[in-house]
Amino acid sequence: MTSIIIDINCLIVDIPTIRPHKMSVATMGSQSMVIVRVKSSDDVEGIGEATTIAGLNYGGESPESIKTNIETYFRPLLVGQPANQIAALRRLIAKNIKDNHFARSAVETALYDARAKRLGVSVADLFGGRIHDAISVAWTLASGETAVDVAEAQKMLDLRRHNIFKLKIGRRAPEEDLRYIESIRKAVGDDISLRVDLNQGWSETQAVRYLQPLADLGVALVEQPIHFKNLDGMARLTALGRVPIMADESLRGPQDGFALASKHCANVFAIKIEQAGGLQPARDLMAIAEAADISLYGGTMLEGSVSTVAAAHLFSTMPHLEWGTEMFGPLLLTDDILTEPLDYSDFTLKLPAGPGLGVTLDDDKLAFYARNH
Ligand code: MUC
Ligand code: MG
Repeated sequence: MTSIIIDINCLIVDIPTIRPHKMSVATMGSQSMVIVRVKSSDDVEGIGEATTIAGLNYGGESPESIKTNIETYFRPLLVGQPANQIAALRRLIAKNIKDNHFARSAVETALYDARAKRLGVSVADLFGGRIHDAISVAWTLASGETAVDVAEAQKMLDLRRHNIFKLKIGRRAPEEDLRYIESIRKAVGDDISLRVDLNQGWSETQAVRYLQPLADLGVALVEQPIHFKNLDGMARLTALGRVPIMADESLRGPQDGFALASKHCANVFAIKIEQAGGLQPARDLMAIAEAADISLYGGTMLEGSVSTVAAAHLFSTMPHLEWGTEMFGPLLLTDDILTEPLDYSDFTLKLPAGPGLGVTLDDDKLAFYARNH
């Protein structure tokens, strides 16, 4: 029997972070998740999620715009359509709705979740099946206080939760950032991989000046040091060969991936399902990276559990995720909206068993944290 989409609902859920998360683009004290539920005639529900970073601080979509656009534009387009025809639905969306990659990702995730549940398989199975049962997960140090970050790194190592750290820099003067990185390096020792994310915080001149000092401190990877549109600059920084350069904000889908790969603008791609526009576009982006011998990293928009596990399903199907992932989003929040939280242990995130995404929403928690206006 053909299952038909009968409704699409969105809820904004606000959950405080465990501490202020300070980046060059914004300081976050809470995360707002747009939870999308796609209902179909066979009673199978698919769920998806979209998050942004501090409203509009990171990009052109906000939780409010995502909810409004899904309800106003995606919903009437998709209601009445066959729920299992995901490729056809993607084409319909692409024809009628431009941009809005985060909203697309949430809707597409819900479609895949429902499709997989109907088949009794996991979302990873729809992408060829998992190769890995667990994926490595880095933690981001971004309290803004060196002593707090040192203690936090130590705690993560002691708990065996994370042994790779990303440091958010570019908010302060570069010399101050160097002193900060040096303190973290001294505390964790030389064997721990430290990476930095500028979130476009430097000019190209600053990047040329400071890449070598970063390399001298053993920084393994420098993420999006300069403006996302300065692709020639990214190519020049990559060609310097001082530290591997990772593209993040510059990668807004497969076409961007092709442009970056053709111009050698990065050594590594941070793959984010939201930024790519969904699971399938993210998979397409990874194929471009693989073909160009660009290494892969699983990135996050500080997503909650639903989008985190969706991305984890996709990443679990990749033979080589050389730089691991940072799918720690749920751990940055004071509470979770799943009946059963995700399993983070042994420096990894374990892929859940069970059909679809393998997770269930806790309706009481949703009702408690849902925004009422
Ligand atoms: C980003 O720019 O990569 C990922 C980890 C984190 O702390 O911020 C995000 C966004
Ligand atoms: Mg980044």
